[in-house]
Amino acid sequence: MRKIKNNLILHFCLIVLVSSCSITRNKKTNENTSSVEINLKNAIPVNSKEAYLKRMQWWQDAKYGMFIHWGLYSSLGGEYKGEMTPRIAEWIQNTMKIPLVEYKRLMKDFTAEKFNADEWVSIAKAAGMKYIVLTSKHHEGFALFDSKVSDYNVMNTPYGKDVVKELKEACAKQGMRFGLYYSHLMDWEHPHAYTGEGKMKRRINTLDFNADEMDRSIYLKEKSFPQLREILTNYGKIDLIWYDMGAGLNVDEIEEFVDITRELQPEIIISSRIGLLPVPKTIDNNMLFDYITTSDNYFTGDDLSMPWEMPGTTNSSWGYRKDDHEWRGAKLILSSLIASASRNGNYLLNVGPMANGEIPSEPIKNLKIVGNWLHKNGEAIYDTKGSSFPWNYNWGYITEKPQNIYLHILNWPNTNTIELNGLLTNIDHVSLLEKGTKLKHVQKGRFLTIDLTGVNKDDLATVLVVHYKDSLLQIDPTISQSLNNTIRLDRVSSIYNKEEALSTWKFKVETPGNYKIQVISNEKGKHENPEWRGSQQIGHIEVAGKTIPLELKRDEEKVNPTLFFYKEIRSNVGEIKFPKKGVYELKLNGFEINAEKHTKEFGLNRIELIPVK
Ligand code: FHN
Repeated sequence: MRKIKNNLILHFCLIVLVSSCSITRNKKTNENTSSVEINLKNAIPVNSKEAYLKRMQWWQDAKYGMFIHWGLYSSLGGEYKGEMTPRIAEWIQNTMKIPLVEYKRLMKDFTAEKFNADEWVSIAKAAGMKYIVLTSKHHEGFALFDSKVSDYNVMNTPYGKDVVKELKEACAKQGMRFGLYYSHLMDWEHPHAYTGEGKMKRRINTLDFNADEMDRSIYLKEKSFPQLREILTNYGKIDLIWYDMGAGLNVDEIEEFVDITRELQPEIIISSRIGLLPVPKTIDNNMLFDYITTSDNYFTGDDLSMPWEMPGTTNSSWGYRKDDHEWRGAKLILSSLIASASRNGNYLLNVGPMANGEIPSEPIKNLKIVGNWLHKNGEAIYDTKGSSFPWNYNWGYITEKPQNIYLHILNWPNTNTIELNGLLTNIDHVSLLEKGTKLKHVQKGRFLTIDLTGVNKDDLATVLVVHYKDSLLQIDPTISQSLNNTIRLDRVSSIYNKEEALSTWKFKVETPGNYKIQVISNEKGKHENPEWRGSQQIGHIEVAGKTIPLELKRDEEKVNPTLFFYKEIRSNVGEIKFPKKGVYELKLNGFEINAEKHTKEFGLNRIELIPVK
């Protein structure tokens, strides 16, 4: 795991529960705890910490990958018997209750006559992506590879060739890292596959199989483990294994998956959705996964305690869906990539090819636009580390390399100036990344102000490089007013006490006066049906000797700049007077601010204190 160089900054310690991925913070106790305790002692040794850091390096430098969901569902495109499925397209068998015998007939439609592995890899390359992850078997149970374990595979379709082999070879030719998704627990074709344990034991496919007669060990022994051996043996080096929806596996079962994986591919990287596990307290040789997969299309904006990746869609489904033309535009894709990189995360962006092997043209177009941007500005994304600044800025996000701070301007400021608040290190110069043009700037106290006059704005993102010569980047960790006097209290810079549902910020006020208080939060929940938890919260703010009861309203909403499906909601909550200069404290009481997607808590983004004119 990378270390933030600046030791002036509080290094947040996060409690992260992965898979269904509930992420909460507890800086008060500064301990990693979890409601699911497992004995990590019995886990499979993964060499040493050094080996871990080494095998993670390419992935952490890569930042951006292509996810590909392709299977029998692709031929339906979300439609069954003239009706569109209300849910994600690759779940159609389950959602529309298609009997297995009938579903299996879709094999005859898997023609893939336009599939060209080299072309797919070229599309990913042109998009600036550095790795590809293909669904070798999704929940439907159909394998895209030549499996001796089950006939339910691509060799028995009109296409009749091993897709995993072809894509792996094309990746090797073009220098693209290659990973495989494998649905290890969920399988709607096998009579003994089920999720959960005890009371939670649940067969997903109750249509074709008797709900009471199931023994997962049979499924694991007959299909999942042997197929895993096939994909990890028959195609040379596999760089990454993307397990999914492993919640319900017990530790012994998870360990067996890890055991097989590491035995056959010692340098492979394993995703956290292998099972519901706590994040390891230290990076060492007892880990059962290598990085955290956040919820689909959602990340909290926090810097997690381990490397992480957000999987995202280009429209609303993973598998091809013919009626969904609401494609995520280039600016949104790039904003998500930049915001993830800025907090040490990767972005794995999906495309869903049709059964004929063609990837829809619209996402390719958008990916290409981002690829062109990366071609010019990739220095500020690849091989970088996240921001050392413990807050965010209204103009955009930060990434870093030694001696360079990259400022990604996503919102062009009306004032034509960019301000970097909190920087103490003396800087050498500021330039435009693309052209190298030096820019006028003033550094005074904790403020670096950069003049953008005459700079040609890039509508996607303009990148500035702040160059410094010192070996250490020094930052003043006290939150303070920006030059326009606004005070930004970000979720990432709060001290949060979960038990008391209390978030606290300390900040410096230089300009006394009256300030409006606004709470900015994100919608959460299922992307088909996002919810806003603001109106369900009852609490109050304490600041400058005043208690302000909070009843949040949806006063303003806008497209969230980094989360496609989830709006950003602004609520006016009142005014406060800061009578004199000094350090103040703001307490947000009664709000559980876990911003994870599937929890009932509030998705706090930030509080803004805006001077009343
Ligand atoms: O159920 C799957 C879904 O179909 C898709 O594969 C995503 C990708 O992250 N994973 C599961 C849901 O989280």
